[in-house]
Amino acid sequence: MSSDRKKIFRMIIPCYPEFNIYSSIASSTTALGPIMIATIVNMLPGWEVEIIDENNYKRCGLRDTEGKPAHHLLQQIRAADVIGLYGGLTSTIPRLYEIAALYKELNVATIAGGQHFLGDNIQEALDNNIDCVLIGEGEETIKELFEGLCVSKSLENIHGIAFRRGKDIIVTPRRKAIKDLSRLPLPDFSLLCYAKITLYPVSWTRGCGMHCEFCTVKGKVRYGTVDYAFRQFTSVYERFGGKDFFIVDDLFGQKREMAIELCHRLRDYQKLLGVRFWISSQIRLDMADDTELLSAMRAAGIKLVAIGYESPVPAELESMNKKLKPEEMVNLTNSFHRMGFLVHGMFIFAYPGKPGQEFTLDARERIKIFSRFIREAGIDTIQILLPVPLPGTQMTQRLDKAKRILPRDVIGWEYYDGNFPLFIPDKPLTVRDLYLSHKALMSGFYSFRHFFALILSIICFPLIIFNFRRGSSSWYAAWQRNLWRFFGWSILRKWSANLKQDNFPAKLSLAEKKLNRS
Ligand code: B12
Ligand code: SF4
Repeated sequence: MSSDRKKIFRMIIPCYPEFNIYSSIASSTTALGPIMIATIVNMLPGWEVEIIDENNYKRCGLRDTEGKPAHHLLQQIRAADVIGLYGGLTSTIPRLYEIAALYKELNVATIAGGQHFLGDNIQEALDNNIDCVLIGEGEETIKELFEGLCVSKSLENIHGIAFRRGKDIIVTPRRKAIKDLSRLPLPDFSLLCYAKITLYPVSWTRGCGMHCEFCTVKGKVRYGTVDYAFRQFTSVYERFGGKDFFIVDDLFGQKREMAIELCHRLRDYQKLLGVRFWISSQIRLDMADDTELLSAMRAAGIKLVAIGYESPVPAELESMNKKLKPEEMVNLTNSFHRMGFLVHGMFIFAYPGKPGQEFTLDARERIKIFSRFIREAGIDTIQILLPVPLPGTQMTQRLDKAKRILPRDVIGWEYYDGNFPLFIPDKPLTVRDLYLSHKALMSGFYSFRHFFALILSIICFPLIIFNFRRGSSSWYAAWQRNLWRFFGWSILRKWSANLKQDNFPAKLSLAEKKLNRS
């Protein structure tokens, strides 16, 4: 091999542990964080970059006996010098360590980053074949790290990393957050190999000004310019013809004037080119009163809003520190519907109450309250998760202190995706109640009867000619709602079938016994 060969950096996004309710969306999109890191490395002289997203691994990708990407073969085709691993989702950490072990055996340097790597998890990573952990935002750190490697700069001088030196673990001072996000390059999706993207992630703000107890997203909100955001959409359309986008920012419209300006520019661009984008974004429910913002969003092609309702129970909302009032939630949802948005509602079932804010109903009553609320608000699609004690949240600290978290050597990180009970709930609930209630709520909403509703809407289609303007949009909304709910049913069915093979209930009993003994 000639010495002037470019070095190869392979960024890997580890796959979800099993098929779960997010697998379909993950197989049509990708994770933006690792794309950003790869984009930066690709701009450095002497480096060639490729990204493997194991959740979106299609076109002629080589597979191992389990059907996962065959990394040893990829390594034979193109030998990576360094691999980067995305640890943004805790549930994928066991797979991340598996991949790291595989590459370590082949003598490849391994680095990892993402929101999982905080506190004790940093040492855990260094004990699991990761040579260097990048903590927090990675764009500036990776640049310094790779440039430093070329000139043999001491790692101690690079802020925001952790590594081992002999028996010691060195954690360098934390790096300051990037203030102006427009200094970052546009994400380069062309670096993805074997993937087929139909839903492109876009981002122009980071951080969140709210302080929900269960959430890992913290810190002052930072922005890019409107132009930076705008160019993310247009570059995707102009390079790949992509028209479907998900704005991954936690709350759209935090800087209202800028959000409106972006929407106007998107509207004008689409008009000029005669194209229609399909955009979804996350927003707070209490933005519902801002008609000017909402109209601008609709004109820009934002069709679906994902809203964190979390719970219809006041005591639970208080414990979460979620500043919402259940009595206003139905009306606020109606405002979004009136403006023509599809509403995706995100809920957390059975949140553990803070002392003084306990909520002591049994599982059946709780299911009733949630179902009634979802029905009254007319939410189009839902996601009901169990509380996840994620690394770095106040809720995790609280449960940990009370010794309520189920031992991780029995219920490992792979279960940290919101579909499994992970701690002892408030009385009278039991861990089994959590497990069953979550399934009951989801399958009550996503049921087979939506197939019949779909057929009915096809039969009723001719009726809309009597009032085409109004009729076509409400027909289309109902059609789409039923389609998604039927699609949701088929996803849940596949998920439940996979669960049966896993023997989770036995693990749950063992974990409970172990916790009681400790
Ligand atoms: C889009 C999104 C999704 C999408 C796609 C997820 C994906 N990334 O593949 C979907 C809808 C599928 C999804 C699902 C879920 N999500 Co989600 N999601 C997000 C969201 C809103 C944006 C992610 C993003 O693009 N961020 C922007 C990028 C730029 O930031 P970043 O990923 O952190 O990357 C930076 C650094 O971490 C670092 N870095 C990251 N990777 C690497 C790798 C290397 C080598 C290096 C050097 C650096 C580095 O550098 C990057 C650039 O600065 C985040 C919230 C957030 N603000 O991040 C939640 C978030 C990632 N999700 C979360 C969770 C919990 C979930 C769910 C369990 C359900 C839920 N509660 O919504 C499921 C998980 C499914 C599963 N199987 O486990 C948590 C994860 C916490 C954790 N420790 O696991 C987050 C942080 C939200 C939260 N409430 O706390 N999610
Ligand atoms: S849940 Fe949403 S609103 Fe609350 S802190 Fe997290 S990102 Fe912000």
